[in-house]
Amino acid sequence: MAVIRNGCESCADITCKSTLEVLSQDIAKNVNTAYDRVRSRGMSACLFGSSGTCCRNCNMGPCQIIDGVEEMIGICGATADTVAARNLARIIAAGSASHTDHAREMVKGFIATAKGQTAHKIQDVEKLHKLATLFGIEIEDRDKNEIALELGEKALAEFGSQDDEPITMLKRAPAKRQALWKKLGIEPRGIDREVTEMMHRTHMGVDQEYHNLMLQGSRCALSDGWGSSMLSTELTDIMFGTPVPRRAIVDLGVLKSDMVNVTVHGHEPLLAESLCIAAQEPDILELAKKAGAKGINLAGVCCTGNEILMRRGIPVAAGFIQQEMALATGAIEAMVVDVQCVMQSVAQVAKNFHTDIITTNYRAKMPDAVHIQFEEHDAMNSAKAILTKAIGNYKKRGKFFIPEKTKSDVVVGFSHETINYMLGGRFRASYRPLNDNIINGRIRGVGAIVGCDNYKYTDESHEIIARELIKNNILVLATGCAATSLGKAGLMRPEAAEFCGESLREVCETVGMPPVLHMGSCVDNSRILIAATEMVREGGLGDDISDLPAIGTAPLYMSEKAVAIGQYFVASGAQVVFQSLPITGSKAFNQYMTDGMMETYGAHWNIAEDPKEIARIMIEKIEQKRDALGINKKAERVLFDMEMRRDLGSGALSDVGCHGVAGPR
Ligand code: NFS
Ligand code: SF4
Repeated sequence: MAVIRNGCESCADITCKSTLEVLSQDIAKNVNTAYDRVRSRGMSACLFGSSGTCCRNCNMGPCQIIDGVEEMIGICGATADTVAARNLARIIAAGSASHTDHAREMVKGFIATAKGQTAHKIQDVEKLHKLATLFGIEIEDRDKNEIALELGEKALAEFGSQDDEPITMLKRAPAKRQALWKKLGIEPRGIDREVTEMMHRTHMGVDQEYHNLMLQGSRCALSDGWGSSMLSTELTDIMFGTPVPRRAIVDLGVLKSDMVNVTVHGHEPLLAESLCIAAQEPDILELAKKAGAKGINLAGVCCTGNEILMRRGIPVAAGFIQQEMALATGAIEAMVVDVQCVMQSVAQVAKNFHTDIITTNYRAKMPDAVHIQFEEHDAMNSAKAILTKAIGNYKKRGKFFIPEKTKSDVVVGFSHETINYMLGGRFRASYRPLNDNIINGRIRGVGAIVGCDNYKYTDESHEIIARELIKNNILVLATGCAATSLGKAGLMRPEAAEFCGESLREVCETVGMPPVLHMGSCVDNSRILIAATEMVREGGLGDDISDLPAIGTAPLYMSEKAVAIGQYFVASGAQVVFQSLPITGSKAFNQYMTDGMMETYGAHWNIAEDPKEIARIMIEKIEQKRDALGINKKAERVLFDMEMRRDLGSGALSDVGCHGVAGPR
């Protein structure tokens, strides 16, 4: 096979089978991809930009700072530490703003649904009641829509709140963590306010002390993780149903030769859900048949893909890195996009084919795309207009190539509630069995692999890390494009248990679960916060998230959102490892981020380029936590197990055993 784009010096070699197959076809010859652009730019990334020491915050600059060189501080006197910290803080603000604006749309859609103004219904009443109770809303003898309306309005008010009270969801965190945030003065107040304050404090001549800047960096990130992202995840679950495990398929092979292929790309599930409903309407199906197609094949790209994959089992065609490749198949009638992570190049790639790029959100337009505004109050008609446009293209489809063999089975849908049931059994849903298995060492700990793909590094990074972790008996949780890539690698099938170390394999086989659990889109990283909190609450693994043998990585981070996620993990007490972070140009700030934060939060950032090294760090940190918890010493373990037996009372462990996870021996 001619590997035309391989061997590029500035970007990593392509190893993805479906990408290689598509790009080697004649029809893809004229397609210019990000891999080509990385190669043809012929210049390496700016040193100041990539190390965080280029400041453009005022018009006396831009200033390029060299740490330690007196003549090379900013015109205003800003040092490398200040500039790098301000830049990173602005990345966090942008990432948080993106999650927040997305979440706001979801909350507004939720309110419209409660009012009966959308095609959706309140589905998960149990979760509705839980959340409503948290928000202090009366639930007894009240209609679900009435409760939902009050919840939606209270949630919406949290975005613009001007008083100094912490956001409501913060109450879900472990008590010790809440006390720490209070002590540090970083409990997020209004969600929008934290982004605004961050932008203000990074304006020229305001906050010029990097520790202080990062306190607001944490507060802003926490307003995302425990605020907007968590609200978005929970309200979306209430509206569209909390995910439960289901089988599905991923990769470009999910496109169908005899159907109208419509890919939904972006982040907001409101539109995608409406398209799912509209694609089954008789008039739309009739129209598709008239055009000679067997029906409509919806497939996801990026996080919209993950949302409908989790809740409906709709296949995912591609993650971020493959959005151009999906179009290069020539088999897509329309790529419907909303917000975030949509490359401007897709409209240019589409020009080689009959494909329309349809933008649907007033916030996000691009040259050479068709715009059909998605109106949430008239969702069905908007969705039908979009599908009608796609169907109209079917007859114009020319030569196409679908890499049919490259698709993988996956089992997805692991909300934090499902993990309860999966390991705890239907009658005894709890995190006890997970905690017990961590305490007895069958599962050494939990590793979260999250975030984007990136042309700079090998696209095998996620897989390499995951394989190392599961081989070392570490259970993997995945979200975002990392999850798509791990699904493609075949690690989300229960059969992947064969790649695990002996004890994790035993657990996976007994329960029938894959060793890599798909927890959803990037906003669903908030599920990981809740899962971690549940583990703390269940007992035996310390009394804060920072005690847990758990660690996260977003190895191929591309988006600013990933940095916001990284910071809310760290501020919540979970260590993270990234492949790079633009802070290396300042010694003291770099040191603070990658070490000093330990003292403040009990966690810090780690940077390692090589995926195997990332895995090694993750394993090492998990083992350190195990040591600190005292669950690594053989002799003590037996004693502890005996005690645990007594604590749990008779029958408790056999109950665990009968749900598939053997108790300690
Ligand atoms: Ni997350 Fe999802 Fe993907 Fe990265 Fe973009 S789609 S929100 S940002 S690239 S994982
Ligand atoms: Fe230069 Fe200071 Fe202006 Fe930044 S804020 S561009 S460092 S003068």
